[in-house]
Amino acid sequence: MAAQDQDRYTRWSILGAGEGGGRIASQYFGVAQRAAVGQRILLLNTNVADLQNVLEELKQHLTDERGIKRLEEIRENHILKFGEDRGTGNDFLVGAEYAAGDYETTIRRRIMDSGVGTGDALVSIATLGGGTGCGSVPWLIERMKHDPTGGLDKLYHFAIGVWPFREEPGQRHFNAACGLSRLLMDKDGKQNAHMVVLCDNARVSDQSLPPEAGHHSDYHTVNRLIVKGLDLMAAPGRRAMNVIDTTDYVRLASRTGMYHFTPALSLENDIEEMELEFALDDALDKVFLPVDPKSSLIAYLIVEVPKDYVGKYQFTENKVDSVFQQWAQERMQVELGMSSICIKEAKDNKFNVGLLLGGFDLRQFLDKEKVRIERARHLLTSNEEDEEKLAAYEAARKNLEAYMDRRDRTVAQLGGEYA
Ligand SMILES: Nc1nc2c(ncn2[C@@H]2O[C@H](COP(=O)(O)OP(=O)(O)OP(=O)(O)O)[C@@H](O)[C@H]2O)c(=O)[nH]1
Ligand SMILES: [Mg+2]
Repeated sequence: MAAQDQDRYTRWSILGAGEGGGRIASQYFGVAQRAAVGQRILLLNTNVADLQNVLEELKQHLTDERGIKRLEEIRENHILKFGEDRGTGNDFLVGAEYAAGDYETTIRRRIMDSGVGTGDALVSIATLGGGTGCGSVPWLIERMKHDPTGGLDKLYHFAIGVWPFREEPGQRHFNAACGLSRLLMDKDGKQNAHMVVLCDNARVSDQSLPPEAGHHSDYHTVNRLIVKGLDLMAAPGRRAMNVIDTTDYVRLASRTGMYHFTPALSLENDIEEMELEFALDDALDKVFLPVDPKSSLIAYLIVEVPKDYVGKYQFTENKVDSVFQQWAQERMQVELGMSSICIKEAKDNKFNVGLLLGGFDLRQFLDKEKVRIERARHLLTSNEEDEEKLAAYEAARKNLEAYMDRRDRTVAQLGGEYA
């Protein structure tokens, strides 16, 4: 396990591109700063107004002298407008083209100046239904993976992809399928991101969170949950018993050849009343993607407990691990798994459970999307622009097929229990 000793914790960095990706990432600028991330945050957008909105929101929190200075620093180093002013028109090819056009001149420098190039794992976030984030993030990951500047090629490149709501137009779902494929595979059909975490807007917004004063929008709830999932992923690299480090995430994934994941959370469980097994069952009902969680090949468990309870009751290292192993065997038949306990900041009597599930049946999910995606495809004509889009879709479809076939083969080797 790299990066683990008393004072050398895993450092995560956050890059958000486009409106949704930026809005999710901008939570890391917030008042409650995460030690795992610190100041390593960067927002990219083709739209100035979006970036301006983020700054306006922050302004409300950063009012004292230090805050004003911080705002200046954020403006200078942590946000960047790229591409042309006319926007992408919801076109991911344009999003990728703008990123390619500005990488050498401005984007790379901002990646370095913001510090996001200096961590251990860089998480790039995009909504997959749009053009800016969906197009630029896969392109940037592929480019950074091959860019030795400042050691960008040495980082783990993780991605968070957000799937559109069901009722959104077919074109957004079409974009999403192409974006997902590009996050998973580069232009040559090889592995792109080291790990792709998928979240479905509809599934996540179906879950409720304790209300927070002043915010009621759907997106806000979804974004908070996505960030909570990400926080839990990062937590076991920082402390605690049974460290799960970024290396573990990548290593177990590569053993199955599958590196798509989704979180499942069960939050605010009463310590005196809720048994860990039930919290795990509860999390399983709340998977962030409409897939069969029992088809997962990999599962990580992160249990977040207030400090005073760590090592007590059901929260000892051994107990958590044996409950998890047994539960995972009975409920999921996962092949690979790890568990970890970490400290919750709030000093109450509630515990949180985060599962990170990987290698589940993705075909089933994409099959349900197929009809509307194909419909959107048929709307494309044979003009030059659309031809490029059709070619991108064809490549995406082929690569996703190959990826899912690989899972079928892995499952067959394991005895076919997961099909
Ligand atoms: N979870 C979440 N989804 C969002 C948010 N904002 C937009 N979306 C979703 O993102 C998709 C649209 O993508 P945008 O983020 O607006 O697109 P973009 O990356 O700015 O790209 P453009 O098309 O160039 O504007 C839709 O599916 C929306 O439902 C957000 O704050 N949170
Ligand atoms: Mg936009």
